Amino acid sequence: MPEQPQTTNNKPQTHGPLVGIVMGSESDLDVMKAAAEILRQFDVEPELTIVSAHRTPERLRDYATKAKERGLKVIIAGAGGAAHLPGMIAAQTILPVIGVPVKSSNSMDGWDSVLSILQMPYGVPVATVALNGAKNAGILAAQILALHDTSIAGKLEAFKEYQDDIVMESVKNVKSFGFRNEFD
Ligand code: RP5
Repeated sequence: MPEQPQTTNNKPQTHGPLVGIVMGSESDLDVMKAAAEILRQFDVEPELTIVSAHRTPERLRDYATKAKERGLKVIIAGAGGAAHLPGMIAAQTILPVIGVPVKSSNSMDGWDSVLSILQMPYGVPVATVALNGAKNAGILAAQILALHDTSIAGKLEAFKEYQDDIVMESVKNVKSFGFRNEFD
């Protein structure tokens, strides 16, 4: 099995968080922590907290309107059920917002959350990832930061190569089972 690139350099960060991760409830944390974990692999230490669109509307307004002046560059917002958090943040900031639909305890089957986050009206985009796709949200946030950060860009390149290595290892494995493959 190819080794995952060890990207972290453990250097202390000299600036505030560039990525803000918010979620509607602590019950979303199991899913949403994957965004923080993958960002750490690229040496990006995000902030992470709870902001509920329905239960703490004032906190939502504060978070969204202050995000840019606080130095955030991207916001990842996850919620389940009637998931208004990503859209309502996007309505109040020009920062890119990545929405993570969460299959929560109050969700019928996940579609409620997917559609609430995906079907945004013209003028207020939310980049929506798959159901429970917090990992991809973290990678996408890193890709946005990498536009202006060559160190993150290098780590993303290494990550892409690692994924390639993993698949090629499987190609070898499957071939060894005796299936015909004239491509490789
Ligand atoms: C949503 O309702 C939250 O994002 C969470 O996914 C779901 C359930 O919240 P709790 O009742 O567990 O706090 O707003």
